[in-house]
Amino acid sequence: MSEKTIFQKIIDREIPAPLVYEDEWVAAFNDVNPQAPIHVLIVPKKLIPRVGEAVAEDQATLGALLLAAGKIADKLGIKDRSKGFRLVINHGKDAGESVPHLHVHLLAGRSLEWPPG
Ligand code: DGP
Repeated sequence: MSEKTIFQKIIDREIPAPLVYEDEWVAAFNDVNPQAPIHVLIVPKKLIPRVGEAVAEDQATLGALLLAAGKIADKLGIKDRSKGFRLVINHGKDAGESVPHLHVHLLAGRSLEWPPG
């Protein structure tokens, strides 16, 4: 069996990290290297290495990631359009993916530039 990802170890409570949010599908915790005042990682409990490798049976998991983002934004007081947040998914080398366990970055708390770097 392949080694657990760092995120799987956090989800399985083998590595301590306070959870910002958890439900039956996902867990969310603060990024160790935040790129904004709010930088939360939303991670599926099922290991999907990266978004382009998701399959039809992952549809509910993928939906759960976005629904969780809205709930977390509400909880953190950034859901109002006068504030806001950005969701980012990195797939592969050119995008800067560094952990091979699908995750959604939720970034907020400052004005975010577009296009991204
Ligand atoms: P990505 O580049 O999209 O694969 O993002 C991976 C993110 O994961 C990166 O922003 C740093 C974060 N990260 C890596 N290791 C850990 C860890 O052990 N704990 C936490 N909280 N975040 C981590």
